[in-house]
Amino acid sequence: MEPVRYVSPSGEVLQELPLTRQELLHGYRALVRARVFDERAIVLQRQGKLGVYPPYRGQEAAQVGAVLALEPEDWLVPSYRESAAALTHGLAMHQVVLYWRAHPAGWRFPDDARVLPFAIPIATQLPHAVGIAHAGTYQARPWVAMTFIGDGGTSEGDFHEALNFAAVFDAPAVFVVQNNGWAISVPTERQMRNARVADRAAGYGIPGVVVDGNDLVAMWTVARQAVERARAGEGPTLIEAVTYRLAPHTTSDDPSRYRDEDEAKRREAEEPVRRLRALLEARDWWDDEREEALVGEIHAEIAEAVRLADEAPEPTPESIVEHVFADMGPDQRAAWEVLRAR
Ligand SMILES: Cc1ncc(C[n+]2csc(CCOP(=O)(O)OP(=O)(O)O)c2C)c(N)n1
Repeated sequence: MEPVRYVSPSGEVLQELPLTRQELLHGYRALVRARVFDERAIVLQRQGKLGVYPPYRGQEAAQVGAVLALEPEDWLVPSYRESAAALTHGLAMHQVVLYWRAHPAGWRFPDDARVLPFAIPIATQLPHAVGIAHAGTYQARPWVAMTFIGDGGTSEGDFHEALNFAAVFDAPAVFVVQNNGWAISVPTERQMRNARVADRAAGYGIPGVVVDGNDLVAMWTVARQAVERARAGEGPTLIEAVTYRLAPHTTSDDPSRYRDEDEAKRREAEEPVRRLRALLEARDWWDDEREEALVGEIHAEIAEAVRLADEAPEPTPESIVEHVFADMGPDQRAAWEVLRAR
């Protein structure tokens, strides 16, 4: 299976583009917003303004491209790597800041964006997404649930259960696997025998597509087809976005302990933001002036998001148990009372 690709790493168009100029510019702006946020988040973490943060440098197109195929009524069910996906699906930026600050106000995402909180336990988000997708069918509500997982996460039992259930019930779910080459220090070839994660789709009787995950056009196009298929009641699709994690696993990780960092430097040549910019510039649709203005706007948006996050009230000790159940049971209440008395 060759990855679907429309744009080469150096920005050449390889086949007729299925996106309009407006869509390409919209996609590029979303990519740059994702990139600048990620860079800034690492700085904030180093300043002690965020807790542990999982960066996604190199994976922006895999997330942004896929999510651009969603409608506002569709659900995004992300894992920890998907801050870019959440921002693109309309989650307020200060909410993302609060989440990575581990502030209780960041634990429950507001209802105006259909984004679940980032799942840290690997693969647990997949059954959640299938449940949401199936609930939509059950209630005759036409939403699609898109969920993300890493290559390593596909070795978990939840991956199997979610895909099998979704396949059997034609749940309107889209599974996006970001195959970024690594599961912390475990390379993909130590994770599975399959050449492609997408090959696993055959085991569930659903379509599997391999995409160049650093090509925004390819990601958006393939995701759009999967979303349309799901919305038409034809069932789920497994998309394997082949990408590369240029960043450390998290801000607590040192990748030089397990991988040749020259590899990461070499893989910079394939990264998605420069690739799309080259395409736009070749058509005179983008230039340094526009780039500077856009980056300035994004920095202002981030500063405002941090300001809003700073305004959230200081968490109380008991807030740590407040979000466990909607109605506190006796154990939860007892813990809450002990913490409240401190
Ligand atoms: C159930 C569970 N087991 C182990 C971990 C610890 N852990 C965090 S990230 C990770 C590797 C995940 O790799 P992958 O699925 O490829 O995603 P990536 O981090 O590359 O985006 C592991 C084992 C966890 N969070 N949850």
